[in-house]
Amino acid sequence: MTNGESKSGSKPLFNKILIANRGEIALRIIRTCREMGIKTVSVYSTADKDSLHVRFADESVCIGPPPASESYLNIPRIMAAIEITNADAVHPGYGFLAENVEFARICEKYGVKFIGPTAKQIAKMGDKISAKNTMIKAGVPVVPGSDGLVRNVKTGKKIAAEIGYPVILKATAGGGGKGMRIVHKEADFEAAWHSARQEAKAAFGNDGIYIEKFIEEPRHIEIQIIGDQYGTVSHLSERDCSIQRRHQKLVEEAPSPFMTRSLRKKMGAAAKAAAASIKYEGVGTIEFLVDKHRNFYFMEMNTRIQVEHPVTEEVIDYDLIKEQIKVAAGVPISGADYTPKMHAIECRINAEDPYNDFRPSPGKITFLHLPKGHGIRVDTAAYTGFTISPYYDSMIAKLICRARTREECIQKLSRALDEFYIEGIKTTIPFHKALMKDERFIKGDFNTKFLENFQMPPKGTVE
Ligand code: MV4
Repeated sequence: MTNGESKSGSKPLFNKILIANRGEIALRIIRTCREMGIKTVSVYSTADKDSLHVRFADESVCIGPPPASESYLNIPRIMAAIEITNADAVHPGYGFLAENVEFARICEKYGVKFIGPTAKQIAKMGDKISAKNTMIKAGVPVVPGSDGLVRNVKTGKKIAAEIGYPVILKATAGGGGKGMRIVHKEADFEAAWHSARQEAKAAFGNDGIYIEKFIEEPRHIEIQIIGDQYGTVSHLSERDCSIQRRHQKLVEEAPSPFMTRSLRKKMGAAAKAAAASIKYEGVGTIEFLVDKHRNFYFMEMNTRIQVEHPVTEEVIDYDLIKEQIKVAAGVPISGADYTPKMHAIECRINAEDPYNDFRPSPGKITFLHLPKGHGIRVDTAAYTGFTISPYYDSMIAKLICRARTREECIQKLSRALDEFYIEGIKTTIPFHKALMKDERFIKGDFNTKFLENFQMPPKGTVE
């Protein structure tokens, strides 16, 4: 009755969900909706008319030309598509409108269920100072720093001296590294202050800055949580996302090779307390910085389903999209927590040239062969003949491997990468092949600086 299936004869949790997204995540959502007996509507730009999310949905609506601002980010057009198809809920996926306060608010106003948290919760976590204050109130460890916004250079220098250098300047409207500056000594403070403010102003129209102690060589470890509409929260264990380049994740895994039972217990409890303190509803992620002594500090909260969610699905055997839809429909959860039973690693296969500073490589896929076999999952909307558009992000596929141990998982990934063929464009497959052979990666000895020192082996040796 509560699992949302119609085959059992019970009413589906929603009649029809409109998916305000494209690519692999739109397909991923359509699959679960079908299993739950929920009808689906795709929206698409003219660039995506031949996309699989259009073919596999029950209905589809063209919402405009290729630029996202005129299609996938265009709220009036998406609201019109919801209205003409009579959808009762909207799933935003990730990116685009997934953390757009205005969109969530409009959905609330018009009685369309936004599958995610409330507009108020998105706003609270979207402003980084407000998020940090919420965490302090909930008893979650945060990085020592300024008490909110810093007014001017003079007070900034005073605070930095108190905290002790190095410090990091962050934009309250930021996230993902924009408007961020690391400052090593007072002589560099003023220049960093002005450039951070300017960058924040240009990117977000908000130049509010706060200061934190800079944590050196941290790991990025995040806890997946889910909250229902009655204040119950579960944590679904962690993902290690330390393998990043310019704030773009390339590899994610669960469990973290750095995790211990006691650290998971502490971080899980902190993440639950954080979500419970705002009666968070929906799936979400609490990102932490973890230093070499296993001190952990709240960094940001993501109020959406994330790209790397399959890693968690594989290690705890749990359909995150299904549970997300259930809580959105008002189904309660038990509040039980989860411990990884398996190991999983995800490689993001992007249309980028790893031999050329990861330069974008859009274009037509002239031949595609996906790896298969035991423990292999590929989430993709690509097919032979599909064109990777320069208008959207460059991710072609996510290769997720699952095995009993990390070592077996890496072996399986290496094998899967060897039978993954994408012709016509450059991809990050050679990078992942090289990474799976890297001694430090194999040992689990890495942090967020790992890729700064990573060198591709000579051409012809891995691909
Ligand atoms: C930090 C930090 C060190 N110390 N904060 C990066 C993006 C934004 N989410 C926050 N980030 C960081 N905040 C303090 N106090 C280092 C980073 C950081 C980082 C964090 C996670 C993953 C990759 C990163 C790459 C560079 C900097």
